[in-house]
Amino acid sequence: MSNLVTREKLTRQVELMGEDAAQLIAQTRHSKELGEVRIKLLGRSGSLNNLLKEMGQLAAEDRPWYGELCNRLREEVTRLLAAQEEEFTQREKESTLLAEKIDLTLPGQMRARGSWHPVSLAQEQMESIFLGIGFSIVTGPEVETDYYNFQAMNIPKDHPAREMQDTFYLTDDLLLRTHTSPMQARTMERFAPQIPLKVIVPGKTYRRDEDATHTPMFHQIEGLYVDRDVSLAHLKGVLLHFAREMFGREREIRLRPSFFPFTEPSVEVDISCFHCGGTGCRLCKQTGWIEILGAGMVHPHVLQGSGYDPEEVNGFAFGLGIDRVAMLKFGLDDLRALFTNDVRLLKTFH
Ligand code: 2NL
Repeated sequence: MSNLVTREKLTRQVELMGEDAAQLIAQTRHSKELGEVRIKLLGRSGSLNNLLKEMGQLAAEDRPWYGELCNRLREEVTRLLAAQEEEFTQREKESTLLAEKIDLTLPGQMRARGSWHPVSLAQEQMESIFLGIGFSIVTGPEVETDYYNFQAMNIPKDHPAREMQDTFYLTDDLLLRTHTSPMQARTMERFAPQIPLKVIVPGKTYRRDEDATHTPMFHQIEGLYVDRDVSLAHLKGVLLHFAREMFGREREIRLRPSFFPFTEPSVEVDISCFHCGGTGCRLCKQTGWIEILGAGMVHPHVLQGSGYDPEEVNGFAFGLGIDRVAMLKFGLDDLRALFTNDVRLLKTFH
């Protein structure tokens, strides 16, 4: 027969230990302290084991009852320990997050953003217009020989045209090219007698010149078309297309007779003023027209010298200053502004 008094006393002891454990656990401040408390409660010589030692004194029929009572206490204490551990983990996470907090509303580090130079913008636009009608782009050396710069272009030694194209000489024979034509001569030499040949050559060119509309270094783009039965009408069609793509759908062009040693006949090409539409304004100096390029039918000497038979094929060529186009398009009145490397100029083209 079990002893009711004994059971009551044991129940009371187990309850007390439970209360004691709950208090100890609640008072811990961190995980390490909790570890110590765990040993105190559930360790080999901890409170629970002390309670279990009573087992030896109990009557056989009280032992399972007491065993179950102690097991429930172990479960309860284990649950409280786990809950407290979870609390510490949570708290630690929060403090880590707090310590690593980033203020996303702070302004970032601003990076300076580059922009295209107006000359590059104009060049790019011209290239894409001519690419669009079947021309290829070729580029070549800025240091040239007298032969390619002058002789191949029908400008022999002592020709008066050399005076207008005075340049910078590295030796008697090596110079900074005065136009992009030498690269066209090189291209013809390489491809002759193949037709059709349709190329544009953009790039830097040099002349001994300097004022508001001339800089010692400037940019040119030249076009060349060699084929059978090319006419001035083809030239006009291509240039009208170019003028309209570059300066607006309503543009007209006008051809006036001119002279270049490398073309015959030669023409100056004007476009109707894109500012006033042709009625006359400051930009076109009241003429309604803006001179934009030179052109002509390739001189037979030039074809012959570069390996084409002028009896079989002919062609047209044209040249224009990229800087001048950039000036016109972007409303600059001093060409030198393009080359003084003042970044404020670039900022206006963002
Ligand atoms: C101008 C005029 C021009 C050419 C360039 C050329 C090229 C070859 C043969 C014949 Cl390979 N001509 N180029 C022709 C006429 C005019 O440039 O005022 N440029 C700024």
